[in-house]
Amino acid sequence: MYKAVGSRGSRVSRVLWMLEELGEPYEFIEVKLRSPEAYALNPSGKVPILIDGELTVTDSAAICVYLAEKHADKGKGANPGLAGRAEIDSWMHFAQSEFEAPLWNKLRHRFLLPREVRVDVGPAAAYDFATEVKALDRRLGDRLFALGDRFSAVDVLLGDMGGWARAGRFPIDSDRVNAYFDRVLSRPARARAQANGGSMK
Ligand SMILES: N[C@@H](CCC(=O)N[C@@H](CS)C(=O)NCC(=O)O)C(=O)O
Repeated sequence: MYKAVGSRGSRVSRVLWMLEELGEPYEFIEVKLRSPEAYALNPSGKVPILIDGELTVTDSAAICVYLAEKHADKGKGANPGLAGRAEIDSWMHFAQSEFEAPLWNKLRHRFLLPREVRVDVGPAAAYDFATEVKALDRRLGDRLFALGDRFSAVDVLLGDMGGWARAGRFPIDSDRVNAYFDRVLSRPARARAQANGGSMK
């Protein structure tokens, strides 16, 4: 059985959501960020971490793609061929290094960094996030989901980020992006993941 390691309110929510989408059984193991248990599994001391037998995978995007590819019959991975690989990689890099960055930056300066290095990044984060919402709007175009008509691992990542943004009251000034987040956030698999420990509360 898969072991999903993380703390409540962390990006482990993505891993639980992905596992629920795939219908794979798992155990949620709670560890604190940067605890000895987390460092034992991830040199960064960060979560989430997935344990699949002898294999340990870190970083939420990599974990979700690994799971989607391992269970390719469930249709949550890349479109076929090298072009499909480039497409999913492009979306995942956009999601983590662009869309998520302002959300994460604000959160770190609010709660995570040592108090003496925290600054008010609120206005810059809001500005950057608004720019990324426009980018996501254009990237989505008329698609239902990131990779087209079917839900995939990319939508787990982006959906989870949309949930963060809404919880953090970041304005999302795009009907298309809001409709997309409504579509992905209302999936029953997400509700099950939240009930099992993937919730922010
Ligand atoms: N790129 C990693 C980021 C992991 C990460 O930053 N996790 C947070 C919790 S959601 C953490 O462990 N933070 C500890 C810290 O920054 O000190 C991923 O997507 O999994």
